[in-house]
Amino acid sequence: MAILRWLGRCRPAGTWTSWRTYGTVNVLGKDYPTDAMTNVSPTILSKLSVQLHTQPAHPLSTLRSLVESHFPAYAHLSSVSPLVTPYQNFDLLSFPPDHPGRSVTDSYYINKDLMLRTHTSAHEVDVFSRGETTWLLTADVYRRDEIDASHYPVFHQTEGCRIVSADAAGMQEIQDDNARLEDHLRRSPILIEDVPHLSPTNPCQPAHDPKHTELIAKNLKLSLNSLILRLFGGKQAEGEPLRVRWIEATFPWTTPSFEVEVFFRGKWLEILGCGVIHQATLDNSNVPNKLGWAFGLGLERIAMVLYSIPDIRLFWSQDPRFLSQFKQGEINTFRPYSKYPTCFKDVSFWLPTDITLHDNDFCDLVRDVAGDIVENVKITDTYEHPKSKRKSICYRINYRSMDRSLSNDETNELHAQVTSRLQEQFRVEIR
Ligand code: FA5
Ligand code: MG
Repeated sequence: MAILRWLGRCRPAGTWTSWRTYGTVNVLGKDYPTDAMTNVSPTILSKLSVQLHTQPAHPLSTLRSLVESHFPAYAHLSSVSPLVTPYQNFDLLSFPPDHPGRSVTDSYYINKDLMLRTHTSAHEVDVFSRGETTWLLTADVYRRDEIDASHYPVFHQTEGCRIVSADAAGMQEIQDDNARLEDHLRRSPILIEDVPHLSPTNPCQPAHDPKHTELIAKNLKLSLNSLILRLFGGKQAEGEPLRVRWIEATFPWTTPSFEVEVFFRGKWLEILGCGVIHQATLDNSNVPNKLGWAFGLGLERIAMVLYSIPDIRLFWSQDPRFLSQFKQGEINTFRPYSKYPTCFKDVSFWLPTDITLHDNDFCDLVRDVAGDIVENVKITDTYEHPKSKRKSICYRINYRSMDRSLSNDETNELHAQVTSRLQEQFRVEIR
């Protein structure tokens, strides 16, 4: 049944359910029933037990410890199961019913009632409900995403939250902390571009006093700028001074919201999202008379900058030439051991009119066949036949191992497997 189980996963519900018999899928030692939403792949499931953020000496583990040491008084959580309900991941955080993040093309589902968390915010309500007011939670998160040097379907986030009582005493606590942080940051060598705490496009929540929101947003930014200073302070990325900018953002459970980007290898790289927590989220957590902030750091993105790690796949490398370069608690510049040649191959095909193929379906299929040997996948051409209305698509896959030279035969063999899986699962006609 295993084959049947995985065969169906990339097809949109409805096109294949008639012949498919649902089985079970084993996740972390337990069997779960599958259904029309099931789309986890063996490659993804194999990552669940790895827990890079707790592996001693791994850059992600060092980074987690560094972030934790910057917030010493906070509760530090780091072993929370990745299995959550869509209700925890989305509804409790006020995601609208039609939010694209909920779709099977964007998220991994075990079945309709259970999924792999797409972000550490999925635990906010649980942790607040337990009475924690200042806490960090680091974990692996899963998203169906494109394949390139800074996107991987599994990555790690650290959620950080602080709530205080929504009264004069709580506001005094924040004001005192702001004064302390401002004093500390005055000596900062980092140039940080800011945006206003509140603006017409990033407003205060109706339930909040704008003066309180200003204080909380300021505390959030000062706390994160102080963390950024701690992480990057004084370091020059490739001879250039570090450039950091705050921008306005939108998240369903925070308002106002922000993202932070750093300039890395010629591009702005987004490292975190954050904001002032919605009252609805705190009400859902049974802490109605509080207010505060939350942030979510992308650990790989930050580690890439800190360690000069050029490709996100490297974090998963078991190669001693990678792993032996790191010591727990130390940040050092990664020395690339070799850059092996890349080999691109195109696959061009007609898609039947009754089949939908999302880019993420294609990326998952390629990842399942070739694993981390896929460096990136790009769509190079699409065309609709004027009469038959069939769509023709061409994808270019770049194969490159980070550990060794690939032989032509091996690449051809992998590409042939991609092609035949594509024919099998999506009934495509190769052009
Ligand atoms: C979130 O996931 C929010 N939960 C963050 C948040 C927390 C907002 C609390 C407000 C309050 P976002 O989808 O932007 O937001 O992801 C957060 C960070 O994760 C990004 O800034 C980026 O650094 C990292 N990230 C996102 N997608 C990927 C990916 N595919 N590969 C690696 N890192 C990623
Ligand atoms: Mg984002």
